[in-house]
Amino acid sequence: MQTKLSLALQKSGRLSDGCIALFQSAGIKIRRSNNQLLVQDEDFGIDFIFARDDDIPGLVENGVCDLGIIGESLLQEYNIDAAKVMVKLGFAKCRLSLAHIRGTKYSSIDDLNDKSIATSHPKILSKFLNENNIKSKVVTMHGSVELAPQIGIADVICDLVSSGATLKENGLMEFMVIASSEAVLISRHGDLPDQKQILLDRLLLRIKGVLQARQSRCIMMHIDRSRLSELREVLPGSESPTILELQGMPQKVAVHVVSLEEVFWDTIEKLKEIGASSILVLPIEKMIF
Ligand code: PRT
Ligand code: ZN
Repeated sequence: MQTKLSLALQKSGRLSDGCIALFQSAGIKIRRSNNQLLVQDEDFGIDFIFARDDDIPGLVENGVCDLGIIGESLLQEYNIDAAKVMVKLGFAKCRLSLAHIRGTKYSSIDDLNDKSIATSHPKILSKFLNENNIKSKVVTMHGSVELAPQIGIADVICDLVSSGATLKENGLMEFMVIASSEAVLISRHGDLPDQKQILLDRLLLRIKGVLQARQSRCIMMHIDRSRLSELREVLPGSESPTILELQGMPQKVAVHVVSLEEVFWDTIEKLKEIGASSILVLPIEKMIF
């Protein structure tokens, strides 16, 4: 019988699209019809189990699934020691923040003393308050946390924020980030059987290759040979660029560099300042070291 990994994914929600896209880029196509809860991939060897995100830490902790993908915020709230984080996945990024009604004044955490705070993340919040020796009342809500100050349930809220639009729409102002979160691949503690471990190592190699490629860029340009040393200062990762002669232009060269970081416009402007021309910045599809 084929050895397979079992991996729990969110059935539908903020993690779903990012998960499907990640596996697709890693060469694993998840062929799922609308409400299918188990998808068996025979090519790579993964059984995908679709569940509510809240159930995923338990499925992994209890050994029902070998792996799972959830938000770090949920793992911390569930119990950060329930599973180990294998790799951070770079999508579904958000922050857990404290926010107050616009117009009221909160400038330091001490202002939270004797106040009530509504949150859907009571464990993370209580830990933060204890560590900072703040005495506040924690009010647990399972949704619509942003409504709490308007209807008098709490003075302050502590909720996940990504764009900040929901806070704004509800007249709230973010004043402190207490945790940050992104999607993570988790596995249970302890060793996997050898054949599963081989599959997991292959999967991790592919995922890390995809993540590295997503943030890296291939940069090509023409530049004067005499200015190559300045190029190293402008471009990270350009210690050993590929340098090619340009026919009929002995003083100029074509340079190829792989940058492991995103290339911003100010870097392009600096390249122009040191005389680079014909600058191309290209995405990279796969990157394996
Ligand atoms: O149905 P199921 O239980 O599976 O899903 P869910 O509704 O519990 O979770 P879901 O899909 O909303 O979120 C899954 C994970 O995405 C969370 O555990 C977070 O780690 C992560 N994530 C990233 C977010 C957000 N961004 C986010 N913005 N989770 C929730 N929000 C909410 C937030 O609570 C607030 O109400 O979005 C609103 C704020 O968004 P902005 O963009 O207006 O700031
Ligand atoms: Zn949930």
